[in-house]
Amino acid sequence: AEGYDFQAIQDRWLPVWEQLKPFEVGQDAGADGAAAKPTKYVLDMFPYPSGDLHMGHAEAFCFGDVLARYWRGQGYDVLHPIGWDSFGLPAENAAIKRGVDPRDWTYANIDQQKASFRVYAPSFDWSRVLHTSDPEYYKWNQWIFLKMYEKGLAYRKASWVNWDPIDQTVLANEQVLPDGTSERSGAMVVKKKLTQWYFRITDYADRLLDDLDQLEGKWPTKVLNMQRNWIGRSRGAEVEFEIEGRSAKVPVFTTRPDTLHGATFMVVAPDADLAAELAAGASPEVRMQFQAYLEQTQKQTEIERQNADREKTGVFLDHFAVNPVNGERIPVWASDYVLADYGHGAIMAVPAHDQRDLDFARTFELPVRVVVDVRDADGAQLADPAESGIATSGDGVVVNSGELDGLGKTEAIARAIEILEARGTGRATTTYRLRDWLISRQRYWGTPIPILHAEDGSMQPVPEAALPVELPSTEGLDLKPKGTSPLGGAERWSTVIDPETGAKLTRDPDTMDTFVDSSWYYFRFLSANDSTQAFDPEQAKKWAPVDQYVGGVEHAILHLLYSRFITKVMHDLGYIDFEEPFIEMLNQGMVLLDGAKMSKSKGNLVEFASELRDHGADALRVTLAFAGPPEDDIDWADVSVQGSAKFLARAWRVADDVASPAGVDFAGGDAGLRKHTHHLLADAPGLIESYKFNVVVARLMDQVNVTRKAIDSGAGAADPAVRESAEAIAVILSLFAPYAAEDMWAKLGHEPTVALVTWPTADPALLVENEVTMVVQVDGKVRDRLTLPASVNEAEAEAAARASAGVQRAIGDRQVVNVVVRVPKIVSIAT
Ligand code: ANZ
Repeated sequence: AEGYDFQAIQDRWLPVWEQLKPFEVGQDAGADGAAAKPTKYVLDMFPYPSGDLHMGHAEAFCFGDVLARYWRGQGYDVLHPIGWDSFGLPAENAAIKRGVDPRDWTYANIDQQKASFRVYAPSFDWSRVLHTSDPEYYKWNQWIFLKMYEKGLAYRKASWVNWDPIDQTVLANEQVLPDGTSERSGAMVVKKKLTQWYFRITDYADRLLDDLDQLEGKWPTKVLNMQRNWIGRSRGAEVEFEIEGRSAKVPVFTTRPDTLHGATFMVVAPDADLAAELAAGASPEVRMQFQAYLEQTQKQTEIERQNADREKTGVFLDHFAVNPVNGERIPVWASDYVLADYGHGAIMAVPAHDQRDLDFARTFELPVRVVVDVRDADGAQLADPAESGIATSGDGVVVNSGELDGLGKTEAIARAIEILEARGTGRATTTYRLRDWLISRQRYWGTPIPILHAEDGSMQPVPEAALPVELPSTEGLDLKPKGTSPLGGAERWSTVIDPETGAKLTRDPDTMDTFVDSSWYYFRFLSANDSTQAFDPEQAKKWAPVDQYVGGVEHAILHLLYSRFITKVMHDLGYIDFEEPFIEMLNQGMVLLDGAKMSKSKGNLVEFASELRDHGADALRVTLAFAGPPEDDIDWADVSVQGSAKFLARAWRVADDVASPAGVDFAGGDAGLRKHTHHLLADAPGLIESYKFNVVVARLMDQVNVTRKAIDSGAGAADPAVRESAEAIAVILSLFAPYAAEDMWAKLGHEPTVALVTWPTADPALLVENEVTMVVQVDGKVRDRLTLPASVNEAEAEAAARASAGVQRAIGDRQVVNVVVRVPKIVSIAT
């Protein structure tokens, strides 16, 4: 026979598969007779078409495909679709740079990625391909927007927003990195006050937080915690302070209403409306100081403002507030450590028990009053914060606080809230870090927002029947970032005459954040070709939610939080009966080179296309799967694609050598090899389901070696056990190396495709160990180890022990006085 040739094998099977289309699942809703199989929905995060696929894609799609193929082998109908997240700024920026239409750039890249996928051969259902930049797709973004608008979940408001000065567009909070830069352009994000569209995700904060508990053990703990922190639920109280000379009271949020008597001043965020209002009523000097301070504040990122080590700065606003529990007059300051959009943008400062407030009080010589007696582990009172500079934030007994005196923290908080509620000056409340999702963007390459503006400033939704609102062509449009949407310049597109009133309307010029597109694409796959609805609820019943999601941890917050939100909205709209979109999640590690992230700019890019050309799809996939646990990073410098290719050749030769006919009864085969095969069959499912793909590959390597030995000795290639092993190898190997496995399957005399073969189950009889090792001791010393049938009884065990030459030698001519037999482990002889 000829040798293993990956290229010939790829060329042989790709056309066969493309004809068979084995991974297309029907559009029926499960009503196809009695034998409906159980279903699994296995999904990889869909790619963004910026150039060809890279090694990161190769890895993620390898893992997703292992799982999709595995579930088919377990007898499931598996939905494993593919699409493209094809709107967005990179396309637009590249198009501007090259002077081409973003469409041309985007769809050319999609074609290139499709061509690579074709060879790489993940088991996709190619009949359901979607591109989010197709009007057939984004029509349904607009539909979702309208549904949300109807429910009050999409709204417009003026507020301070994150502005990317390079891309000249607003960003969602989730798109600003911890260092204050844009996750897209890398620019330092600044604040601008603009009127923008939002999705009211904060209405879902509690559900988004509480439902994370259902995902415990199924999603990586790290991701769950990142989501929890991002939502940031904080329970406490809202306390209303009167401000002298102002009719409306000012609410503050505090987690420590037990410390109300220790509030010695109030601090307002400089960029909160209240600060400007109070400054406006102050002296010209204060007004100037405040203006300068506000400008300085606006240059700081939120992260910088929250840095505890920074020197405290601020401006006295020339106003006093009244503490509602003791009537005390306290000064009102503006300082940047208070954030405008958290809680109420103003705080009651309790310097004795809050470090930030203490630092501020010491800088501006404001009073510090201890109201909680906090002690150390030995019962000694902690030093006075005013002297030590260290706020005592721990638990203790309340003092200097009238009727709260003597209570512990928890009781004091509860009592303080009761008092506030009774007086109508406060109440228990919960605050979240989560902000509403800012979804409008001032750029071209996205979904137009389906809203019409009338000349009087009123708005009306585009009627559902008029969807999609298609993007105008780029002809005559200036796409260059300029701070307002290029769509505003498409006059013919913008202007709409109301057919009923004849009034002139203008289209909303903004486009949607592309995270809207990806927040529901897993529903669209259910009905990708249905032009009458976003998705068919019956299909959702059959397939959804996604059983297994695979993708990078960089989406831990953004995409996953938005998807969870939109799923809950779909649930509340009555389209689905579940509330979490992704049941299990695998976050693959990164593919590195020499310990560093690969990138074009670093010049250390391993090109997926050239690896694929040089080694073939199978060797790449096996290498990625074998490199280590899938959650860990892979260093491409440490792996051996050649080693994988050698293993594939060895496996393939086993099938090539098999000399018994297909269908032969395995029962007569070599028992040792059969056991080995059945242990593999028994263990592989648990290993795959716990993502131990590397262990399964190692077990396959071992199985190939053992089978080779059997071929080269004993009954040889004609032993039915060799065929049994070769078939098991082909079936399991098809998860990792679909081409080689298909070729093996054909060599073994079977029809394509191995990908749809249900796994043989392990025979329990071949899993039990039917031989045991029994130890024989003479006067406490081990004198022999005997191999006996597991079913051995006491008498047989004793007889075997006495018959052992080693044992007889040890006994010599002494008299045996006692024999203790514990089958099947030990026989103990005393002389
Ligand atoms: C008085 C107090 C006394 C506070 C004390 C803490 C300790 P978390 O847990 O993060 O929710 N705060 C409220 N709004 C703020 C804003 N817009 N900017 C900055 N800080 C703000 O924090 C809640 C606490 O952070 C609140 O409780 C408030 O300070 C402060 F011994 O009120 B506290």
